[in-house]
Amino acid sequence: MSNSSGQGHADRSPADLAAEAASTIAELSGVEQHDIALTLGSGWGRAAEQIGEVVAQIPADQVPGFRSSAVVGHSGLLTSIRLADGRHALVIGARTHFYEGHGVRAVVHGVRTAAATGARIMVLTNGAGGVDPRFTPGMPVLISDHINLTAASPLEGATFVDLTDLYSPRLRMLARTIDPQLHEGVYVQFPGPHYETPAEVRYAGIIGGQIVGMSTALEAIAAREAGMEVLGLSLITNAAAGISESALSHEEVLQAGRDAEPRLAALLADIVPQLPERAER
Ligand code: 8IG
Repeated sequence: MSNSSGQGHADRSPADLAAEAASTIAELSGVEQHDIALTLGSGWGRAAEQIGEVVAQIPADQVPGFRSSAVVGHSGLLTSIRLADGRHALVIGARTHFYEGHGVRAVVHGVRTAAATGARIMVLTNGAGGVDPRFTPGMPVLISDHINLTAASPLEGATFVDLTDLYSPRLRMLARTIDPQLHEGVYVQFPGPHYETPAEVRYAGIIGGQIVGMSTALEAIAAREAGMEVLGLSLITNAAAGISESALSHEEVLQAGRDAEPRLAALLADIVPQLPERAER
């Protein structure tokens, strides 16, 4: 890796690169400012079209600092959507995972770009394993808090950001008024890309986790640093290792995601238009 971002942007600060990406998005979409941003993980991809009218779809590799996604099932598009009330949502379908090895700057570039486009609310979604046995494949779960086991941070230098209420209580409440069935859980981000051992899943549970995954926590921290309000949602695609009898397969994970897509799309289409105008922090 030639620099800490791993992307050949050694001469630019993360903020400058995000600002550059945001102006490219404004140029290519014709939308000057976005209000809400969403990162759609495994299973959540179909939601974009249902949130509103698609104004522009931009291949991620045309936007500074983005790379087309390495994972099958991730689209690699930035989609600008116009809501019925005239607000604009930016859907980031190009997530860089920590395990890809491009550094934390690359992992959180999408979030920083979203903030630079003007978005005050960041909706982070993912596919994840269920540690809590009540959380079964196909179930969406609200993230109430996280435990970051990556031993990394997107913050550089003496940047002491408060993470109390990182996953906005009022946005969680809003989601639960829309779907009163929604459970909440603490998300544990492991570095991956291997799934956990059963012992690691037991550990995640003992330290207070209910969901395990390989994304989101680092992005949520960067979103908070950028002054955004965060809503986190996991789709449980599999019981975490050792919680059920069977072994994990990526194919099973993708299939659970495909099966749940219509329900998740409907959930997001209901939530997004009701998100508040301004971030509350
Ligand atoms: I989808 O069981 C998905 N992502 N760490 N563990 C971790 N990440 C995941 C899992 C899982 N399922």
